[in-house]
Amino acid sequence: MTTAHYLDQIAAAVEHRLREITAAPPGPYALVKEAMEYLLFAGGKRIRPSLCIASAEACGGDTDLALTYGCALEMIHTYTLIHDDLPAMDNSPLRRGRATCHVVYGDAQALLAGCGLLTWAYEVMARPGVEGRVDPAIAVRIIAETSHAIGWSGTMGGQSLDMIFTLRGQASVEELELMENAKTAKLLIAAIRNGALLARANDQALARLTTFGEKIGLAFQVADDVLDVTADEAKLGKPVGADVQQGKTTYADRLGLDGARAFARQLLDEALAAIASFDAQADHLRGLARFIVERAY
Ligand code: GRG
Repeated sequence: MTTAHYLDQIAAAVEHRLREITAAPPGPYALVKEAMEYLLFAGGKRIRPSLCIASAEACGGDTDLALTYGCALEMIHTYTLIHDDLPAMDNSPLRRGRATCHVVYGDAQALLAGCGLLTWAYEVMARPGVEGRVDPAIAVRIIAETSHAIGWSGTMGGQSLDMIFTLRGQASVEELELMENAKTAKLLIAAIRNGALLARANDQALARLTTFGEKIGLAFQVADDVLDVTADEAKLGKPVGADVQQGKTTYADRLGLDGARAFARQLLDEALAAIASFDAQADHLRGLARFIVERAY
């Protein structure tokens, strides 16, 4: 199966599982629930669930459980996108090819929709532990690690640095790496680790997958920076050149397009080397790593 086909299959499974998760009738909360589902069901590549599932697969684990935990990560990711687009952050009008959440529902409901998705994601991660479908100790570890990954020294902290560097108007390559690691890579690493934890991977496998995630997480952001310059709006689903327009420092302007692509390629090689000892069950994970980098070529 090609990686494109694998991604399509997972996207369909994520859509289906998310429909099940969000099936409860909204009662009096119809507006905010609609705002939460508006961006959640607007497509997206579903990279985080794919990494979670492929990582579980690489470690011989239950991919259906990984799908549920991948959906929780997609809810968290969608939350970050809604908040990232708000006027107080990037003030973006377009996301996943649609008008952004705050443009349609207003700033207040969009803010609440983001918080709603975040808190719901925690329920989704806890429930299998409560119901005995996952060892409660594993569910708690996943929740603790995910919280750490998206907290003040993770996604949220990275966004704070992004705001600071944008206001300042420049950032060094070292600052850029610190910020991108926190803002983007840590959630991707969490996706990979969560899949491995569900599969009860041993410490050595977890360490190798973590290195793989660090490399591929950074490569993801480097590729994103290149695409911000080279892709068209239809492909990107958001305005092209937004980073440059807002005066953000990116890998594309720090290293040049060819330099950024070469850096992404180097990170891909390092990522693949980290999991070289895994057998063919890790091939989907390898394919996803290549997809993440090669989409910027
Ligand atoms: C408290 C977790 C938390 C977040 C609030 C707003 C914010 C702080 C952080 C923003 C983080 C952010 C938007 C990082 C950018 C990551 C990124 C490259 C997003 C694009 O991901 P894709 O390409 O998008 O996977 P799709 O739409 O395909 O899912």
